[in-house]
Amino acid sequence: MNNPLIYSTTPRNGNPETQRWQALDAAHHLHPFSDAASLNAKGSRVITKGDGVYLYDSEGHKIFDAMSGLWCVNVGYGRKELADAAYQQMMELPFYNTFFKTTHPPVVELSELVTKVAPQGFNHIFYTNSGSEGNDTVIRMVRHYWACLGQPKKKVIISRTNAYHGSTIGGASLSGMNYMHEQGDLPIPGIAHIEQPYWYANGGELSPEEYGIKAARALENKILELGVENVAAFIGEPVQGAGGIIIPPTTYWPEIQRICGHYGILLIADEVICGFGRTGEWFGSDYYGIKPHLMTIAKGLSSGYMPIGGVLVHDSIAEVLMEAGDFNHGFTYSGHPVACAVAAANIRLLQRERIIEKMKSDVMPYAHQRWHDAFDDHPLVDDVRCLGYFFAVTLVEEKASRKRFAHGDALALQCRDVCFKNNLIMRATNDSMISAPPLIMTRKQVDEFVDLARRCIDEFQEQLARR
Ligand code: PXG
Repeated sequence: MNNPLIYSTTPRNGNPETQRWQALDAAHHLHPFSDAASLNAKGSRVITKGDGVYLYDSEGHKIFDAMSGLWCVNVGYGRKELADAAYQQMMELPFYNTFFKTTHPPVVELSELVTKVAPQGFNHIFYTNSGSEGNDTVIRMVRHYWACLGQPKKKVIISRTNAYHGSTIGGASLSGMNYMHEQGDLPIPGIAHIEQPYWYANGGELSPEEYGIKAARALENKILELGVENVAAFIGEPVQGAGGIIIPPTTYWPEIQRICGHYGILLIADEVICGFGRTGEWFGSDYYGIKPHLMTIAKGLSSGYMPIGGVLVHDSIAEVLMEAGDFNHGFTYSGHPVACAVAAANIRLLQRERIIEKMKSDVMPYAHQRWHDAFDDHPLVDDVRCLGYFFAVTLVEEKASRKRFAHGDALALQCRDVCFKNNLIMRATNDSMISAPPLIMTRKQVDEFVDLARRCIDEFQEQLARR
């Protein structure tokens, strides 16, 4: 391969350490969401270093990380101020809990910082270690809230197909992925799902705007079917991430908001991916003008440098909970001092360098233009979409008729392998190729990302043509 965009042509497995790590990994490490047998037969790629938008593997390949780790490294790799914050906090107070009438400076400082950047009316936060725990907390909090108001029957939370809300029993139940529910008898009782607002797949002859209303009305129908006296809340990601970067039609969120208001059920925004700049605003709710009651956060809160998540609680809910005595819920590491110190340093960095504002006004419009220029006319893809730093295309058999491949998910995984081989990290979800690069890309790096993505999809198209 003599493409100047491909960083290295060194054959894999040239470094004896790689082989040792791969063998030990295969011997002892069970990977998330992975088929151990096929992974171990091939060996995992060993990532050893990160710098800006790039990763390096144990073979010395330089990789463009167009997934920001796992939708989280918003400020890019290698920011010294975040490492310093961790070091200093570890020396000062590496751990103390926030149970039993105690607190500590990092958790207090972070709480002020987060509630200041959050939408108006969000003045309280409950800490977790992850987005999954955040959504488990949401389930308990919502049910507790209604019980406090004398309506303990209001328990059902309505979510959507293809949603991703985590992998704990609660998170996986809220998630709308059948392949997760199939394992271990999920969802738990009290979770219902409606259609996701995916115009390209489900819109048929309707315009996106008409379809957006129709998809939102599925919520109303579900509330009526279940009985409003049983329904506690609706939860949704402002833009569905892991489900394939599903950008709802513009009419969708206003109608969801209206329905939640009309029936008096709580609206929960899962901001785990959308939060902290991914949409070009601090929160996806800001982008869409959604007024939620609870917001789940994680990932970009610390740019992934430390595990931390939480639930932001609107005043209207916090008032009820704070009057109601003990909320019997919490984790050893709720508000962990080191994680809080790093998250606080991350938010200060986003503020000081105006990373979100600069991205939105400068590089983002350029990146959107380049993405469309690269793919709008490409015969292998359709539904070319971007919003903030979400980028996606869907592999299609025939563009004109919106005809998708019968086994598009398998093809997308093969396409992902082509990207991986060419040192570009993109994700495959169903038949879409998706990407969520760090917010700190320069224009030059946008060129590099888009050119590389285009070349990889071209290469995959050539592979398909040869079959
Ligand atoms: N909500 C949303 C919207 C998420 O994207 C979670 C909750 C759960 O967060 P934790 O921190 O518990 O993982 C997520 C996580 C993928 C992928 O393949 C996406 C996530 C996690 C793992 C893989 O795109 N999102």
